[in-house]
Amino acid sequence: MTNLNFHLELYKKMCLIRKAEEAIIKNYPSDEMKTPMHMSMGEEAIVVGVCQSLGPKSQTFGTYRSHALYLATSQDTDGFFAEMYGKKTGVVKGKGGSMHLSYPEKGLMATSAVVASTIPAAVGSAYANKYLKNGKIVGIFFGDGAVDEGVFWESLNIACLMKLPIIFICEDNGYAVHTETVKRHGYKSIVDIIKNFDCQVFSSESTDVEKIYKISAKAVNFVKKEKKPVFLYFKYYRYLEHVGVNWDFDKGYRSETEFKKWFKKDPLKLQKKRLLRLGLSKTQIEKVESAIANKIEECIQKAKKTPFPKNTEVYRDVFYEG
Ligand SMILES: Cc1ncc(C[n+]2csc(CCOP(=O)(O)OP(=O)(O)O)c2C)c(N)n1
Repeated sequence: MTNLNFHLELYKKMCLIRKAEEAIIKNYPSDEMKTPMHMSMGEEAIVVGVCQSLGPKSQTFGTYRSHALYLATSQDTDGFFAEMYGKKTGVVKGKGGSMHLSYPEKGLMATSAVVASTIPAAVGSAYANKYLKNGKIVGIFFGDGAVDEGVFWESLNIACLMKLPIIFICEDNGYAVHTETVKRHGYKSIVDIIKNFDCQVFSSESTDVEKIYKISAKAVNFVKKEKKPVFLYFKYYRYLEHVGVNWDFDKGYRSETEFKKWFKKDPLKLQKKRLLRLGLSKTQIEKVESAIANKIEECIQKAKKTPFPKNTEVYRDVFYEG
């Protein structure tokens, strides 16, 4: 892949996520998508940068805020929108909704509504991969709120002790629902504490997808060479309310000024500037953007026309049948 194609590919991946969520914002008020929405807006560079360095043979796990992770790993807008509309062609057959997206064939193993619950599952997968000697690396994405759960520390401990091929990716947006990190943590820095574990720590406040990609590529190399876990810590700003598709600066727990500061370095804006600097024209970029938007619109129309799963399907694939 030439360099320009690489820069463009990262932009296209982020644009797919952003445009998909813009379409959700537009269509959600008609109440046909019954699932609660935890939007990824603002987070795109972390997920796209990390997934790019992990590559297609890795395994990923995420949280209820996983639109970005699903689209970055699969690029599958058809299965995504059918799932949002609860339809039988949805990626988890219309039974998971926005909070339980998964696509094991593409490496996205599980996401869950229960905070921190996929962390021990990811560690279990990393153990299986080490045992099977299949060379796969696990990337587990979680928020700063997950660090408040005991299971996070138990999982990190055992992963370090057993030297598992896993990358912990903490995406810190400064809030768990409406509570600031400083009001929840009896310590100053997550990173300083994790540095005492037998793993490598990298951290950044950048919203530049390429910087994140480079840090993450270092992490992947470290796991491969040193056979030890890595903890990646990234800051970002959640643009929309905790759950839902609206702005929430009127709620009083955070300010629009804070948002504006982050929006100046919006990940898509930064990558678009880079593409222009590298010689792509505004029209060329707009063509890419409208092709993505058109594809999304087609998927939405298709999803709306597709039938719901039958009632007899309710318990299928929900419980393990042996
Ligand atoms: C075990 C558990 N406790 C509490 C909740 C309620 N809850 C949902 S989201 C959330 C905040 C999590 O914040 P963070 O991990 O920072 O992720 P973010 O929503 O910011 O992406 C909480 C407490 C839950 N879903 N699961």
